Amino acid sequence: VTHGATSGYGYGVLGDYKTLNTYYYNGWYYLYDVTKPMNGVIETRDANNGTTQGGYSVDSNNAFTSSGQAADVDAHKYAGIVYDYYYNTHNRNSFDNAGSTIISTVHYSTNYNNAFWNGNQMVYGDGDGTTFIALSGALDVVAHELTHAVTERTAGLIYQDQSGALNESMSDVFGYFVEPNDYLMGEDVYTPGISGDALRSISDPTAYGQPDHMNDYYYTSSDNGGVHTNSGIPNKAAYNTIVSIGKTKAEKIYYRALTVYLTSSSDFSDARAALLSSTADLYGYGTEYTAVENAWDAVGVY
Ligand code: ASN
Ligand code: ZN
Ligand code: CA
Repeated sequence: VTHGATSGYGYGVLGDYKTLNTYYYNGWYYLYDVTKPMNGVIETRDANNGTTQGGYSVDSNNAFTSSGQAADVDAHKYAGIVYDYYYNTHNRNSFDNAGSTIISTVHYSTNYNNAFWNGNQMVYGDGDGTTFIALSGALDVVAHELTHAVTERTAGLIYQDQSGALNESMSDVFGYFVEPNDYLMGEDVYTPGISGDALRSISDPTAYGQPDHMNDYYYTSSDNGGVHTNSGIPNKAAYNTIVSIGKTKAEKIYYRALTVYLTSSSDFSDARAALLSSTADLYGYGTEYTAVENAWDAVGVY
């Protein structure tokens, strides 16, 4: 045949070797993964330092090994890992639970120190090399961004004030659930010249300037009411829950709250109630329920 699914390889942002689900078509190999049980595919594109979606990321011999391809490699591989997490752990098929195509664009703009879900796809900057290296190089960042898509299609948490901070927190918490090797966010791509630091911590939000209690809620008109700051409060409650009952139960409770109970205008108090309802559904009114109560008591949310 002249086209079809292939297996390629490449090096990620941190220089690590990894295999890739690719597709051969008309003399080129594409970062185009048709192996998932989706209606669509997982595809990765290259903005080539522009600000459009860009064309497909391709290679002539299925070895995505050049330095300029590292961001492409990780965006593609990690989108697949996050897809697999939601499918295998929560029986969710893609961000919309309808198996829709997951698109990532890398090399967005120049020296761009951010990544985002734009309502249709994920977009990643290369970083400026000092504050960040290419942001797709962090699995927790990829999970954070794709979780924004899940939230948009489920709870729909409005990106302002407490509902916005909950939206941010869900992305950080699922970043942990997908990559549970530490409680830090973005450590793999943040400040390459400084070891051990990160963008945020869910175990100790105050280490990175975030509150971990309602007494320190930060009132501001910037950042949509401090959504990336006040997320520290629900993040700490999630951490408290995880250490008390374990990841396996906590992630089930969080997914159920996000997809069944939370609504677009939910505030922190509503989140506590949503998580308690989910806990009762899944585990009854025993130790797990008490753990969630204690987790939110500790951050001053009732
Ligand atoms: N990286 C940021 C985030 O996903 C971009 C934003 O502020 N929306 O939260
Ligand atoms: Zn976010
Ligand atoms: Ca991490």
